Amino acid sequence: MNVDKLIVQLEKKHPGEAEYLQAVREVLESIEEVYNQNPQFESAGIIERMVEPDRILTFKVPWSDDNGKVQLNLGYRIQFNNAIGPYKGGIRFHPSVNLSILKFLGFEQIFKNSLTTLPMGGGKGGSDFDPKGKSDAEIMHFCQAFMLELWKLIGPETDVPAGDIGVGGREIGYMYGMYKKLTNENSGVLTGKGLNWGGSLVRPEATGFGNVYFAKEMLATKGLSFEGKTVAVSGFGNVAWGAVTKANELGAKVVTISGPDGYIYDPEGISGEKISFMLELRASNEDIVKPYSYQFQSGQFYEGKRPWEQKVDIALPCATQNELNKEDAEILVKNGVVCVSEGANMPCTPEAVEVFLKNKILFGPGKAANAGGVATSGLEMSQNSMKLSWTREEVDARLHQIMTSIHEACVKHGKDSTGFVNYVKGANIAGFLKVANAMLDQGVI
Ligand code: NDP
Ligand code: 2IT
Repeated sequence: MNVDKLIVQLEKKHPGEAEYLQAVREVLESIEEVYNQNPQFESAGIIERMVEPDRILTFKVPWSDDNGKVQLNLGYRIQFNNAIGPYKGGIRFHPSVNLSILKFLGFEQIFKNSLTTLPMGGGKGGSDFDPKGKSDAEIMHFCQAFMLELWKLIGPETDVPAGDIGVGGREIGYMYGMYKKLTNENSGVLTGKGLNWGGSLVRPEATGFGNVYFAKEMLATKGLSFEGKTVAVSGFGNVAWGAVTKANELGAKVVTISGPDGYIYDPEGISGEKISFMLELRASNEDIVKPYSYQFQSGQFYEGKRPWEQKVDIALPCATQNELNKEDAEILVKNGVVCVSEGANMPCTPEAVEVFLKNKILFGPGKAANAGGVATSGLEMSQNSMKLSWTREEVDARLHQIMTSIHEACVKHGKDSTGFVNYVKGANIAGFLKVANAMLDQGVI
């Protein structure tokens, strides 16, 4: 394999798909050496087959708004790779959604799901629908219209979608209801379901919890812990909320959260009633964090800025892709950051990652550090198959154990001769090998 040559070919085939090409390049660079040591991969065309999705489904989603006006959005499902299990991955509703973004997310998902140790392939879907400012009825109508197309493509043993940006418990509920009506089946076809109808305890907070568990393992390699550390978190969605909660629980002080309007810096720490206030704000469909600064005197609002300019020990980017660039990384390093763990998918640009690695910062890439969400989705699938529910303690213990084993896999494949662990390399190699070997076993299909 020659990385540059492969990327040039892909750029020609898929012009303008910047996020997809960014994600592919990172994986190829990490695995190049291992790949070229194993000629059976080359002769079976493993990488050429792995970088192209099995199939991409695009459909239109017409729906009626509250005024009776018909609106039109685009819907997608990308079934990327099912070598180790049914396609599995979230659905994103955001106006920025396009093929490049969903292909990058689906591609990352293959390796992430492989790392979880559970039998799940990679997929992703979504729509350019913007949930902001929509009424509950409009959200329901859109979700139902989206499922009217999607149901033909998915199934509990075929493809199991879940949430992502803009898709939480409410949207999963509306989509699940429509799937059930169309198929007359109560199956585990979606994860992130409500607790009363097949959902798993801990799934809502699992991504954020898992990210903190992963960071805890990284810190432990240096004899460090969360106790007494200051933490910067970005976003305040599903993932950020879980991360803030668990970091507090482990004795850290979380000093930032952010939204599209800017960020909040609260030197007294964001916990307790402050978290409840933010959850209420989000539930009321507000997409901003500024009101925090009116409610709590210690909270300062920085309009249009990102939290990385604050001095912290640990940074947990939990909002969206490419939200932390080279300059941000340099400021964090200058301010003495010791650990950066990605709760979001690909939040750090390649240049930012380079800064962290060059400075030997503990850096956990998303496909390892945020795998707790999909891992707990896998545990939800297991419970659905067995038709029983595990306790909160049982699910949390399994999640914890999975994050520890992902950390071990990264160390195994990412440690160099000086003892430094490149978790990017480790995660990519460990995730890749399992899928590649499964593809070899199953022949050219
Ligand atoms: P949510 O929709 O719950 O939250 C997204 C958060 O990011 C919100 O706080 C949102 O603010 C904020 N945000 C969105 N775009 C921007 C932006 N351009 N600048 C600043 N903030 C922004 O999504 P999730 O928490 O589920 O997802 C967050 C990230 O984590 C994504 O990268 C997702 O792919 C990833 N992820 C999610 C998993 C899951 O289980 N949900 C699992 C693994 C990874 P606001 O809502 O105020 O606009
Ligand atoms: O990016 C992700 O891993 C998710 N959005 C969760 C996917 C899942 O199937 O739970």
